[in-house]
Amino acid sequence: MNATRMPRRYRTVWLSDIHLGCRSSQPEKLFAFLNSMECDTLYLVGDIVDGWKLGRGWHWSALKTEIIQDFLRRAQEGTRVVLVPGNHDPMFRHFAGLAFCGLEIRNEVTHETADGRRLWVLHGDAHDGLDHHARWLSLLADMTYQGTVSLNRVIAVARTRMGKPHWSLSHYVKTRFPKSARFIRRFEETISGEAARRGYDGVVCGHIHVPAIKTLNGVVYCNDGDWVESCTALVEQSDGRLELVVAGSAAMVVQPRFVLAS
Ligand SMILES: [Mn+2]
Repeated sequence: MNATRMPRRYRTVWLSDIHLGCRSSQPEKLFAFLNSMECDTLYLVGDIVDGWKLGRGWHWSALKTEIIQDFLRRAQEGTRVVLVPGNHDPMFRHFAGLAFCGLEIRNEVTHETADGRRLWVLHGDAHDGLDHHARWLSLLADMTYQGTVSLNRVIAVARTRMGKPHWSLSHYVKTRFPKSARFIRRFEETISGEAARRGYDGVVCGHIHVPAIKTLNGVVYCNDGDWVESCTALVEQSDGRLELVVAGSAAMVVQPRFVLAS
């Protein structure tokens, strides 16, 4: 990366589902993205640290520490950093309403865009239609997901060696299996419907690891994706335009995609 390149400046950046502590999180791509940008407000929309992995399967590295330090440094240097806990880091929910090291902790928060739209910002697990009391069920789903992601890596390496183009097993499973496609559709419908009912102009969430910007139920539905597979962030430009950026290439170039006219 060209060290002299000026960082991009965004009004707002939303990141979620980083799953630090999990082997399958992608800190290199996130670190490169963080180094490439500055923003006035940074929302960390849940599942930043994966508390479910605290026992077996915990995986940490110096780079993951640096990512946490990046968030804290931004907060110290004047960026508004808001942590919205998710279902994998619910321990932070006990501290909602408080601030730590300059990080505000909120279970949900309203964001107003530069062009005056009110967005409901939350992780989204409360609206996924799953019974969260059945923790074993969520754990089973999590294990299945992790298994798919790991298998996905193996397939990707094999295909690259064979000179075949990239193909994602987890994307295939998510979009082609009727049950998971239905789950995604229902989640998007439910949460955007709830945002409309509450009088918001839109909603920003994470949780399902499927990045999107679209109009649903008369509001804008934004999902900032994740840093396990899609490696995407949602950004707001200075005029209020919302875009998804994808950190992907070896050169770590962040490209605007799925641009939505406001
Ligand atoms: Mn989640």
